[in-house]
Amino acid sequence: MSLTLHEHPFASYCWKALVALYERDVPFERNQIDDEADRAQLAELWPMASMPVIEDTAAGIALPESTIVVEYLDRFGDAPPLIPTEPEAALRARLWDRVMDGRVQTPMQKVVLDNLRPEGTGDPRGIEEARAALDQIYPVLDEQLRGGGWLAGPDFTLADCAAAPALFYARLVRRWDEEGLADLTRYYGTLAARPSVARVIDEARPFREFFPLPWPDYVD
Ligand SMILES: N[C@@H](CCC(=O)N[C@@H](CS)C(=O)NCC(=O)O)C(=O)O
Repeated sequence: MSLTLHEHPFASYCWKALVALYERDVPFERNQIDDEADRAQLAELWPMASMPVIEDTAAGIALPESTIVVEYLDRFGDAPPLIPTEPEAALRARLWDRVMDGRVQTPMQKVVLDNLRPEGTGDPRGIEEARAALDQIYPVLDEQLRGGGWLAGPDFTLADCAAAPALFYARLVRRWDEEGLADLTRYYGTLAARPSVARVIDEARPFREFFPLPWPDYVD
């Protein structure tokens, strides 16, 4: 086996790569990053030591950044590409991937990471701004999803790989108005039930104690 994913099952950006691996049914090994020693080893592959990193020993490369990992995985397996071959569709997939990372994951991470800071070093104003940023993007997503389909069009793409962890974790820190934003709610339900995504959610279940805020009853 030549592919190894350096990851942690609870880490949101790792979900993006895992969803892509399951979608494409690509065999791979996992190297779970648990502690500082693992991080130091990861830094030998990628100096920033962020996860995920995909290592392809046959090709002699290691790639960081979840979006790039997903793009690389399109070379493996027989499933339809996660970055569509049609240029306009590819642009849409990349656009909504960027929106998910920048406008959903980033504020969501701000709230989560702030709650891991030592007592007295929190940033309440930053948290408030992050929650406001989520409130601003949710209706935009609802509008984008009007009429059905996946996030970037009729096919499941990179954008949906990004949306799975972004929306799962964002919903924990700032629930959207599930009745008012019915298209977002419909999309999220379909996404969370997709086998690749449901599997990733299940694999992360044993690690929920790492979450620094109370786990809400409305999230299974
Ligand atoms: N832009 C990066 C973000 C990756 C990221 O933030 N990963 C988190 C885990 S979800 C991490 O490794 N954080 C620790 C760090 O960056 O040192 C990507 O898309 O891969």
